Amino acid sequence: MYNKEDKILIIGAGGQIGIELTQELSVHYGSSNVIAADIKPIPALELNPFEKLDILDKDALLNVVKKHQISHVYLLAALLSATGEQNPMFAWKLNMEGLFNVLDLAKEKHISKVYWPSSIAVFGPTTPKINTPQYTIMEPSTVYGISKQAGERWCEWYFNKFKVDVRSLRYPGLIGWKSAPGGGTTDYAVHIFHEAIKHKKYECFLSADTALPMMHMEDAIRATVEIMHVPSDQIKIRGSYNLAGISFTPSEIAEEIRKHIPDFQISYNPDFRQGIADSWPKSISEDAARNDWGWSAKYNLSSLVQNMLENLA
Ligand code: NAD
Ligand code: AKB
Repeated sequence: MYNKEDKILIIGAGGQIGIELTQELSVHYGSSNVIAADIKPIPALELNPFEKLDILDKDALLNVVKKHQISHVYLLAALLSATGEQNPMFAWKLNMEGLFNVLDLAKEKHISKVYWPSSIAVFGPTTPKINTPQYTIMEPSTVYGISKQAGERWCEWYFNKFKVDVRSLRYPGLIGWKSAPGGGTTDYAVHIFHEAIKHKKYECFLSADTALPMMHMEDAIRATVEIMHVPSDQIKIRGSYNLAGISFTPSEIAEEIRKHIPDFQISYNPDFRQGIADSWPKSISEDAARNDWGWSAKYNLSSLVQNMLENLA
């Protein structure tokens, strides 16, 4: 499954997903074959070769790919939903031009495989909110969601036109204990654990009953590694696959935390992120991922909360 001749480049390796994905791929390919690239240094990844790289610099990207004879690129550099709304034009530039730079490298045969994550942000206020299907109305209302929706169509186009082997997952909000989230609407579901352990209280920026799909980082990393290793003809969707994860509200996760920290208190002070959350699905159907490449998650809410508290404590 893991070809030791493959050389991996992770762009945005210093972020919430990048740190864990770099560590996981290093176990399988060896640290020296997994190159961590980011616009800023990554102290957490001292075993991997590091390249300081701005994904918007196409020539610098090509130099890194040639220097390390890269075969697979995981493109994680992006602005997320909350920071994207605060800097919309730059979010569009970074999220789209970064993707074009990588897809063009694959089109020109410098690399053979691309991973690029999409998000539940591709859905919008007119999408059915419960058990959202793979194919449905998609009218995203954030710049981030618009960039992910456009990105999905471009991935599909590069596959159809040029046979670019690009694979993608629509991640729900991701929750892990090894790295910090980078400016999304679902970030509360990581912050809440740190505050519960440190201060036994948390002020949530979403309302008590805002249900959103979330996923343990371990499941998300496994899904990423799995989709990158299934035979190409099993990948029927070259836009992006829905992943369901676990759906819960802030009050439900607080209740679960209280089973471990009985005097934990949560209060609610919704800000602009409430509007973003209200536009997203409450739960997702992942039938296509299950049927096409056998996806199945391991964590439920209770095991996620237990795992987060044990590791952070
Ligand atoms: P993050 O913000 O934590 O990390 C992004 C990384 O990219 C940072 O280390 C940043 O320094 C780097 N970066 C920014 N601009 C760069 C540039 N010009 N060149 C090179 N590197 C640059 O993001 P994340 O949460 O790890 O998300 C990674 C990807 O997964 C994004 O595409 C995001 O949309 C997607 N995603 C994340 C989640 C989630 O819950 N974390 C959910 C759905 C989709
Ligand atoms: C965000 O909240 O922006 C991300 C995502 C779900 O894409 N975590």
